[in-house]
Amino acid sequence: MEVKKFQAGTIQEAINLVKGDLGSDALILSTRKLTKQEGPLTSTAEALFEINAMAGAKHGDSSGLNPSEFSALDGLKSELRSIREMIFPLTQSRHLMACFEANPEAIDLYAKLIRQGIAEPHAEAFLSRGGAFEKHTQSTSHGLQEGVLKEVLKVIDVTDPFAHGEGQIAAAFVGPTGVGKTTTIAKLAADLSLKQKKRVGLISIDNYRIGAVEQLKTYAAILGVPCFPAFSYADLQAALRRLSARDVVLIDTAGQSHYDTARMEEMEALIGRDRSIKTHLLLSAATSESEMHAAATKFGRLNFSSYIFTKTDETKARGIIINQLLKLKMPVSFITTGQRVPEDIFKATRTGILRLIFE
Ligand SMILES: Nc1nc2c(ncn2[C@@H]2O[C@H](COP(=O)(O)OP(=O)(O)O)[C@@H](O)[C@H]2O)c(=O)[nH]1
Ligand SMILES: [Mg+2]
Repeated sequence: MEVKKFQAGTIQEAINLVKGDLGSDALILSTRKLTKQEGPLTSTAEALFEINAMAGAKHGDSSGLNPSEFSALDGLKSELRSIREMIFPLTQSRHLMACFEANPEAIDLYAKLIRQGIAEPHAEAFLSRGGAFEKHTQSTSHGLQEGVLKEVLKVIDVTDPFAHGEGQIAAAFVGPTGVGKTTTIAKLAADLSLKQKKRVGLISIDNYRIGAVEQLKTYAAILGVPCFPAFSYADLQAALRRLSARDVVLIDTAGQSHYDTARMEEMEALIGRDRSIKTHLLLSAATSESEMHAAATKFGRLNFSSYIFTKTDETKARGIIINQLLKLKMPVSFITTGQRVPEDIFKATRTGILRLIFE
């Protein structure tokens, strides 16, 4: 697989050379701006841009590789293709191209943001606010990255639902089916009762799925904490009274489709009426951006007070979290990172979330 070098006076010209030689599915490996000293002596251009690229799937010649090299190459190619997919649309945006010509270092950073799942307009805005497009900035790529990440950090807000100690804290966990509500409650109950030595009680109003109450009861039995089912508002109030001596009450809710309006209304009637109950919305990071936002909007009627992002271990594009925070600003309370109870959870911190997305 041959890597070729292309040089031209502008990025656009260099990209045209790549396309002309390797076709429009070429994979761009790197882009940089050469200094006059680095460029060929014959060049009269003010600046010189260099692109390293290789042929894409159609033009590629992968002969002579053994099967394992072949599959490694395939992985590399698909990774590169995803980068290329966002670099080529760039060539459509004159504004961005001009910005990148002023500072080619920003291209890699842009690619990184996109690769981590940050939506294009946000990626552009973060770069811009981070100073990537300012003329005459001689910022190093490290300094630039720091500036841009600081901008991303500004979007993240966190909260600890169990922080203050005045009176009982009642927290209900809502979200689409299978997002991880019951598992997350088990993780939290373990941490609160075993590590923080708080008196914890559980309530399950997941009365739709056979065995749903049993799942929570099993965790409750292991932890030695009380657990009551509730099927109506009266039940819920009765359960809360029975747990009135507990520091924290965690309420599991029916795994339901947010497209089921009748059930959403039921849920609202159950937990929305009680102002002492704070609601927390669980969203899977391993879902599409539109699904995530649809769920957040539908569950919005329950006036949730924080996000919990689950299944962050199932995707690399965790920047979807940032996209969601930009759509509907709300603090994040917890992040879950796997199926293991109680280990796979961490309390949200701004830098923790940033690390999760970019490392
Ligand atoms: N990979 C991964 N799986 C998770 C995570 N949280 C929960 N799960 C799994 O998702 C599935 C559904 O979880 P459950 O708690 O029953 O979801 P619920 O319907 O919202 O209560 C189970 O197999 C869990 O083990 C997570 O952070 N990462
Ligand atoms: Mg459940």
